[in-house]
Amino acid sequence: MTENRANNSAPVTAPHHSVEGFVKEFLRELHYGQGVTMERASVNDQYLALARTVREYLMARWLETVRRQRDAQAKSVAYLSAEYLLGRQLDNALLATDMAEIVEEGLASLGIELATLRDQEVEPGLGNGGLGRLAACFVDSLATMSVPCIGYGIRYEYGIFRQTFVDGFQVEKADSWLTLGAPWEFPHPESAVTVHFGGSTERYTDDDGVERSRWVPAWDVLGVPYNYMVPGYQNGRVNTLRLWSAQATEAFDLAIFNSGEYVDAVRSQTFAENISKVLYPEDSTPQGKELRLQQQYFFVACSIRDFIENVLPDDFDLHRLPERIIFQLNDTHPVIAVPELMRILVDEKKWDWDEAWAVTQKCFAYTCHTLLPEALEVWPVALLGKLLPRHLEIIYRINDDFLAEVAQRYPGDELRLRRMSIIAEHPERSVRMAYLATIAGSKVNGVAALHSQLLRDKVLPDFSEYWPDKFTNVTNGVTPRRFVRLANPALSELITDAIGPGWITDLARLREMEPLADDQEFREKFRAVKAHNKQRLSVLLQRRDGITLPADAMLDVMVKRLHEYKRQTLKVLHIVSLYEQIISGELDPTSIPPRVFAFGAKAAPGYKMAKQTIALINHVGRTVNEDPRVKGALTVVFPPNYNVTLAETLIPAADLSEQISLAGKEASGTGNMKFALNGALTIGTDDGANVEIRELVGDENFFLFGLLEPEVEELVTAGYQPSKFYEENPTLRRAIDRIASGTFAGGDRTVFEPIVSNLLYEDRFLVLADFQSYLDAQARVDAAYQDTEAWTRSAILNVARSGYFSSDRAMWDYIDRIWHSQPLVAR
Ligand code: NTF
Repeated sequence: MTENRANNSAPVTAPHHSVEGFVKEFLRELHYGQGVTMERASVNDQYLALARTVREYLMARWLETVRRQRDAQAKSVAYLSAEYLLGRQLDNALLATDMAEIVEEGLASLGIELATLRDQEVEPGLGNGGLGRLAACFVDSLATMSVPCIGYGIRYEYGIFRQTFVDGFQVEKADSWLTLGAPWEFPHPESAVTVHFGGSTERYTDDDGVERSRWVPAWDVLGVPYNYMVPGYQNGRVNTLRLWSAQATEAFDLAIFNSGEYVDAVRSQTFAENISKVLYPEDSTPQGKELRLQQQYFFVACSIRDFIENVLPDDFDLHRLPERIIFQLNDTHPVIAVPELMRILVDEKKWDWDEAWAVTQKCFAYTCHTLLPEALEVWPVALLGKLLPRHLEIIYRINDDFLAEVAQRYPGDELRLRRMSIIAEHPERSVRMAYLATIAGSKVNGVAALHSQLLRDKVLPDFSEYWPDKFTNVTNGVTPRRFVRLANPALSELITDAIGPGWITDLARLREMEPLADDQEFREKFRAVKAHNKQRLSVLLQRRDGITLPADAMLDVMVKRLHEYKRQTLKVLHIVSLYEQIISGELDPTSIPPRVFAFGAKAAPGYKMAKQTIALINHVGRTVNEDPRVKGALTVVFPPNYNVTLAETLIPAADLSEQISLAGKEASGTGNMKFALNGALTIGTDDGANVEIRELVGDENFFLFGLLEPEVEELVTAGYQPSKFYEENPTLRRAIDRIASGTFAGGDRTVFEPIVSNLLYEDRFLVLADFQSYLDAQARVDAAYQDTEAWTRSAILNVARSGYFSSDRAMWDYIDRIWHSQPLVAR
């Protein structure tokens, strides 16, 4: 039967790579796919037909990739991530297939503008920020490098909320990204996987007379896989991203239905589907909600099952699993996969515990993405035991075995055992997921050099002492395809003209541009690119938000999630201080280069201080923008709903990149890399990957300020008193007083009072301590910007020296240091 099928299957080929070939396919999709004629087709019809046409050009490569991966029996990377912040798909697919020109011409011949259809796409916002975008960059790189990889995640029906402003305050709207059709996904309901929850465990004696535990779950849901193409850059390879959607299982519904509980039967369906309904909008601050744990277990249970049953051959000996897979845990969100694999091996396959543990330990590696203690996930034992009772037992056993080992190495060291236990006793008995991941993982990595160091020394010191070789660093990276080649076509053309197109897949080659920093003509062209990108941004903001950007101003950009540790408040204090100095006559507005301060930031809906800060930025912006005394000198813009799509136009236009987190708090940052690669200079602290950016681009091309991480430690230990900085620094005092006075809230002093008192009496992230240093650095920025040639030179050097921050390099580092997998195509 199988043989017959194989014999009969005709090779799948791509449509003809020509304008005529494309137009024919496009019209076919419009007619037979959408069921409309050209005359009646809406823009959405046209977009959907276009997307389906473009994906046809990828299909043969996709099928071939899957076939080769099976035949080669190569080791695959399974990237387990609760978030993928993909951004729009159309342009990326056009680039991968090298179809952009053909499509543009073909559509034009039908009287359609490609740009219009591009704008029709709603980006899948299945992530919060850096962590989700990193996952998207990584799968792009692996496909481009021809490394076998499956990305596993959740197909949230609603991604990150759409942000709107009402009177300057953030109001969240549901992100219904699927409503106009989802042309990039391939659902496979026939391959659905059942996932169990709840119930209890029982002891029993198996056929061989061995006493065993098993799980008697109480309810279940179906995981339906949706496949997405992850095309490599013009290399004939298309990897798979498999996102799981939750559905009610028939059996479950029917049982309740039969018992006459009609309402409950429907309720259970809704309940099941809730699991993949919505992305939790917390970035770096997990909430510990039961539904979140359901999501986590749901997607990893589906993924492991899928890999074992559908990716591996039928007769595969699971003892050899580590030869075929490495599950990379993207932070702690997927860590419940560890007890799940143990459960499969021990309970289902009836292996010995030690045998199962030996294999499991080789199959996982863990990436930590934070340093904030509140961001390290813990699950109350009560909750975990209720939802996954067998997994809790397994975690206990892992912990017991581990602590016994530790006790052997450190006899009598009770305190150490308590510190290293997976189970925390206070304030509530709970499971420390980062510890579980560290114990189970073959490797643990941080995401920038400084972060990995602090992870070893501060977050997991006992573990790094215990297993010094387990810990490693892989500095993050970003994909040059999306964030340079697509986002910045003008710069890309300039680079390619100078050094050829090889940089797109070998970003270190940007170095070859270095001498051109001294070439006057090149600098002029580089400035023309920047000016062009600013113009492009200006058009977009006008159309998108009715925002008018002044021409010829320095564009100073701070875009990232709103979080106190990132210190958007410091940026606001800078603006308020300049405003204050100008209106008091102290500062001549014509003595500084005109600046546009651009913000983009979403706040978690429940994060009060962050939402206040958004309102403050908007209110300061309104006051400043309306005041004739500063007109032309200072402009504040804050387009709502910052997302990948906006980033792609905003970042290439920037002159100055704000990376001003308190030292020791930002694990890496990846926006910082995107800005440097697009020729913005950074003003930043010695934090995260800023450290490496500065080392590479050179001190003289980076504006460093602020306390260093050890100085932060020292100040905090000595007893930090923010009010002292307020009292001793008149510039700071006036800026804070200005906010306290109600100037930005129509005279109402209460509106921003929480921010003011937080700064004066708490200031967890040392905004006031770094204020003067920041202002001094900003003065250096102003001075440097006046020397146009020198500034351009620095900007070019930033581009030329940032090739290291390609996610391709990051992937090679993972391969070398963690995965040891060989790509199907040689390096
Ligand atoms: C984020 N972590 C960090 O805050 C960023 O510094 C880093 O660039 C990205 O991860 C990617 O590594 C998180 O969002 C989380 F959830 F881990 F806190």
